[in-house]
Amino acid sequence: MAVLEIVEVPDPRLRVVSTAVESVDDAIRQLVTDMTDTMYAAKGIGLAAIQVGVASRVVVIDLQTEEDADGKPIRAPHAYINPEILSVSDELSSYSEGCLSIPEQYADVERPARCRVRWLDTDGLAHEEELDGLLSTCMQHEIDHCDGILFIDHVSRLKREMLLRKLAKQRKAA
Ligand code: GNR
Ligand code: NI
Repeated sequence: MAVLEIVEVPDPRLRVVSTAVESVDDAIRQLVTDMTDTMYAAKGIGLAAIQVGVASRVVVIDLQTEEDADGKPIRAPHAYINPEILSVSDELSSYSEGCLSIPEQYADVERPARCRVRWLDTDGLAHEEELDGLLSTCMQHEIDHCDGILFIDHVSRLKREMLLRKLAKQRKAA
């Protein structure tokens, strides 16, 4: 189990555009495993490779909405390699987003409600699916990371500056 360090704002690596994975090999599968361990340790529902300092287009997501009889979330990690948005719905939806790279800050972000996405799995096989709900939101948030975009880029400058000021204050207090 390898829990990696998560890169936080204002680290310039979060602004890097990640490179497509050329071949899905054991090194990529190890990265997926480490990213999944890191996501669970940080209690996130998604993670992009650049958040652990690796500029490759690799995403892991587990919404963890299912619970077992004891109320413990049932883990169902999913890996998305070279995820690509093929089309989006005209309909928008708003969700209070957070980001492990901007700890404990939340803001409503409006995005297309649905998106059609293509990706490779850890065997290098291609998949294509129409996503909706939180999975659609999370996937768009993670693909943004692969392009050096953060959720705070989708809110007003005033809201963004408030969020970053609050984060700075909380870091100082800690
Ligand atoms: O844990 C996370 N929660 C979340 C909530 C709403 C929209 C997107 C997310 S992703 C985030 C983890 C993260 O920072 N992924 O990049
Ligand atoms: Ni994020």
